[in-house]
Amino acid sequence: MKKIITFGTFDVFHVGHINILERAAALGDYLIVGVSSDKLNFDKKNRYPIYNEADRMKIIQSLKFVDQVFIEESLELKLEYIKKYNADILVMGDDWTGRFDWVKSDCDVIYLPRTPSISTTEIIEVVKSL
Ligand code: C2G
Repeated sequence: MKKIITFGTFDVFHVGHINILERAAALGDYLIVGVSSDKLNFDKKNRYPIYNEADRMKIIQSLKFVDQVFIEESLELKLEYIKKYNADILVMGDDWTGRFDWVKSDCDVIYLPRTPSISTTEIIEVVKSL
């Protein structure tokens, strides 16, 4: 069985998130998703996500092509998570191209093209401007 792992915040869930998870799932038989913790998001972006980690996990877990979900506490723990969940392929959007090549010793890494013209940041900006 080929296991795929991917990571993300998935805040203000949108079609770009669905597209990458659907394409990631299609690369194997079992999809595991690491949902970035609220704290990890704060450390990276200096703000908390709109949806908290429990709600973001619940949304991702409810998708039919997602098999398993856990909280990602740190970007540096990628390799530990890959080993823990026995993942064969790490999938990320191409905004992360090259950033996780350091796990290639243990796992294949595939960067998939992002869905154009949609992002959580843009949605927040649009809503703010209304
Ligand atoms: N994504 C996409 N198309 C978009 C928006 C996002 O394909 N229009 C993808 C991203 O490339 C990423 C995933 O959806 O692979 C989740 O995106 P984010 O929630 O923005 O995740 P990010 O904050 O980049 O966190 O350990 C990894 C990080 O925690 C990823």
